[in-house]
Amino acid sequence: MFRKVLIANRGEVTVRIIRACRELGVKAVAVYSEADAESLHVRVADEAVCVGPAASSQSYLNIDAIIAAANSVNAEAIHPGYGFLAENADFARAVTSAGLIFIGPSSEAMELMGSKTSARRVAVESGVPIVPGTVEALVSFEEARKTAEEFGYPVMLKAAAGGGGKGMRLVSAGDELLSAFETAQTEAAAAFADSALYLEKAVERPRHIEIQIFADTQGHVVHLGERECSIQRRHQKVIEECPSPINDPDLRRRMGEAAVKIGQAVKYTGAGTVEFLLSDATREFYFLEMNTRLQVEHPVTELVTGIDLVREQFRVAAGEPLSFTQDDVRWVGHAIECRIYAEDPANNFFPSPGKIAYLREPAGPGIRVDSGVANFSEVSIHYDPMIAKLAVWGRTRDEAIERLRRALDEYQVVGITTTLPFFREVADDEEFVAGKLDTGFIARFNERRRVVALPQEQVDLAMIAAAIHYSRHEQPVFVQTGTQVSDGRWKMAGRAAGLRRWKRT
Ligand code: MV4
Repeated sequence: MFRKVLIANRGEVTVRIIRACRELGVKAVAVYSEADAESLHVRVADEAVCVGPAASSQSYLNIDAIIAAANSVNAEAIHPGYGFLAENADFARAVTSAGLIFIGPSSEAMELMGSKTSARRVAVESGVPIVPGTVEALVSFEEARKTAEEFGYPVMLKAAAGGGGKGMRLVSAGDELLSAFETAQTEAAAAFADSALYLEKAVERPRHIEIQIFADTQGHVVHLGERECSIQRRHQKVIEECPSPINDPDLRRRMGEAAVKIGQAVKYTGAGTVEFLLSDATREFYFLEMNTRLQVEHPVTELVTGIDLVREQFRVAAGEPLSFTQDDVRWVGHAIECRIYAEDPANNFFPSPGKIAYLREPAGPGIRVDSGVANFSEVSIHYDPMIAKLAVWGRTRDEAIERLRRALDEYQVVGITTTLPFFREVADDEEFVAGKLDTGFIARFNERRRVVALPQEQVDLAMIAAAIHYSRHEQPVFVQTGTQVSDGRWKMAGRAAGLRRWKRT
């Protein structure tokens, strides 16, 4: 096993990975931006290195600074967490070239799955069903028109370099295709510096179900079952469950085998997630894309299988075999996760940065909180506003929901606005309790609550105005940047005290 690992991330996922380090006896090194000098992930790490100013592009996304940080502390490996550089093949290559181990798949596997058209070709070659559509990028609008007519409307235009719904357009009829094609191209170019699009037939009211896979360097590829991720807002998952409320062992086995085939085809190693759309009506599933990282929602799989995914990631990266076989995997009970955001659900999920004046996190039977904040933490506008994840486990889905309601009632966050009240309403919602989940859930839920969502452009504009206001009034933070830790003695002492406190609880 490694002696020392650097975590190239921030927030709750970094705290989660540090916990695995502690159990494995691995020293954990955090990186931080100037805005994060006081953050929880820095306080709980064994060492911390500043990698640049607040802007992610200059800190958490700065490949050279992160590799220099790893070298400066003699780390042997880098865990990328999720987001930031986690699915950046250039980063994985740079880590390996620097003589360090990247805790994740090979850059080749990452590239094959990073291009959504190449991922679709891999699925076809593996005999895994894909959503009907093109497996090469569209070369012209004329080709888009022909293919759309061939497959039949409604269709989806998606960015070949995209994923997760960015640059995605639903096109209901031929007269909408041209404007959708042009805006999707522009969005894709802006987001991914690649305007290439492909086309899929739109699946109506699908469920979004993903399979967790794991592979080691000895050639074992296994699956850990599914997660139901149909509850999404603007293509961001909001609530995830394991198993899916469908809870169909035969469907799980078939989807699991399909996901394993994809993993085998790209010689995958480590933790990966294969996403599928499932048509409720026909029980047919279609490969959507593969995420080559640890996912935000991994705790629900951990709660139900009892397998520590981060520990297994470390084992595989260190060249050890998986600690379990496919036959060892058992699914016990039901887990549900809510992503807690510093956003105002009563005002179009507008960001709510600020200082946490008081925090009480739930605990007790069947409760797990993966948090990136503590009392008096500053939630800044610079990063993703997810502050924590609440995951609950029960023997049945109903028991999990009862615990979810209890945990949500215990959860207190004072000083910033969070999405907790939204989840309290969802946990009492009839459709949610019945497990009738599909992509239209949030829209129907808002309808029932008679919440009128503002047009997104209006929310975006208000967000820009607020960001400008906030940045003008923010106190500048002075922290010396560089590679090695250069904090004052009292800050180091404070960090040690924080760590002692954290270790005790
Ligand atoms: C789709 C789809 C229908 N048909 N693809 C892909 C990324 C994900 N964030 C949304 N995606 C979708 N892809 C085809 N061919 C519908 C969605 C979709 C969706 C999927 C799961 C959960 C919520 C969703 C909300 C809108 C659209």
